[in-house]
Amino acid sequence: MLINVIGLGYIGLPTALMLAANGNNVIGTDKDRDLIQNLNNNRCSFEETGLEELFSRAISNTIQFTTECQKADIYIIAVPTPYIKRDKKVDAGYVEAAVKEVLDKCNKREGAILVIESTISPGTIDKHIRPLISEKGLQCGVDVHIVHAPERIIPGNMIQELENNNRTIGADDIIIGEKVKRLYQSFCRGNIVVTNVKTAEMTKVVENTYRDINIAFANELAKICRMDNMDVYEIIKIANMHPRVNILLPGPGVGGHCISVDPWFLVGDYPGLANIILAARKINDSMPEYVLNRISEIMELEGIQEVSQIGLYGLTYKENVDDIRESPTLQLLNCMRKHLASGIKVYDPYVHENIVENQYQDFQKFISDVKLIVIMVAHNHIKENMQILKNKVVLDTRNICDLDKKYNL
Ligand code: SAJ
Repeated sequence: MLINVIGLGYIGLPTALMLAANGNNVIGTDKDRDLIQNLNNNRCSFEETGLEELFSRAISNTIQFTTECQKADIYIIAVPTPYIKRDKKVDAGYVEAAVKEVLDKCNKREGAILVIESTISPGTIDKHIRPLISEKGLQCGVDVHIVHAPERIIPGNMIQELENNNRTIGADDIIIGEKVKRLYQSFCRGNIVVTNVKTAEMTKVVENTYRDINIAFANELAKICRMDNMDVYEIIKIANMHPRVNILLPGPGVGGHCISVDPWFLVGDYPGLANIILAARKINDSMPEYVLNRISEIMELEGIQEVSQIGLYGLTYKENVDDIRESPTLQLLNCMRKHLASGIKVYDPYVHENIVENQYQDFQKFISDVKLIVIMVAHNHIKENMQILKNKVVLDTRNICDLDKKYNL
């Protein structure tokens, strides 16, 4: 049985490697020629704990990489699904393009299985994918079987979560669902629930929306507590000792390509119904500007006059990863541009290319060039170097700094 994984990004690559490393016959496909060339030269495309080792295991089990999709028994599609900013709906364009390419390889009665892992809003498969199958003169459930197996792994701990997380498989036909389940069981030790396609679509978006709302609650508490000088972290810690309370942590905003995006699918598809979801999105999106206001207050208190004396530590969307998509720091820099302020300095140990103005690659020099450090990301690197900030003014948006004097959110 041959498996073709299409889209070798943050999800597709680890999935393809994991399948190959566990004895499956796998071809990984991506349109990006440089990426394929790098993979063929044994170079991984991003940093992730355990990925290099998994890569070696997959290579010794003869995984192949190509730029065109290949005829297979099972196709797994893991391409991006951005949202259309204007109307907040999912942009299924990449999934559609991948499906069309796959359908060109499918023949009548062969029963190829098409698994979509990319996150999509409920109803996307009905609206966008099934019509493509009939346009090709093929029949769903006979010539091609549709399955949705949304990914759940968290950047920073992907490999461990691929092996241990529970999963959902949505299929039209239970026998096909069980067949795909057996494939995932070749590496996944978690429980795998087989359900229908739309339930699987909705469940995935609901999981990320739940987390977004919980973070928004923590962020709102941080603002309330700041107003009346209460310690939000102490309050959350104590509240969480209640057996049925589990509040997440406030921060400088919500980034990444999942939590800050998926809830918009529900807002876009159910306007007027998705009210808490919309409010949570707005609260989380307001956090970078809130940090900016805190910076202004602290500058005034400390007599710091120049924006160029401020340093933002961290550019990635969260700790110990190199992913900068929708990162709160980038959102904050955008806000500053609107206020026509510039000159703020930036450093991140995980971002080796200069992607913003006044970005440093030398940590010591960055520290010596600024007076106020804003900790935007809780990388282990800064936790291990906290003493260097001893004589600086520190705004700690992640509550990780153990120095005597510091400001919080
Ligand atoms: N954040 C906070 N406070 C918290 C937790 C997170 O401000 O208490 C911020 C982070 O700093 C980051 C953002 O939220 O900016 C999102 O980070 P995250 O670690 O919560 O989640 P992601 O986006 O890395 O991964 C999520 C996961 N979903 C859930 O936990 C429900 C992951 O399992 C999914 O596979 C992934 O989205 C995805 O691809 O959908």
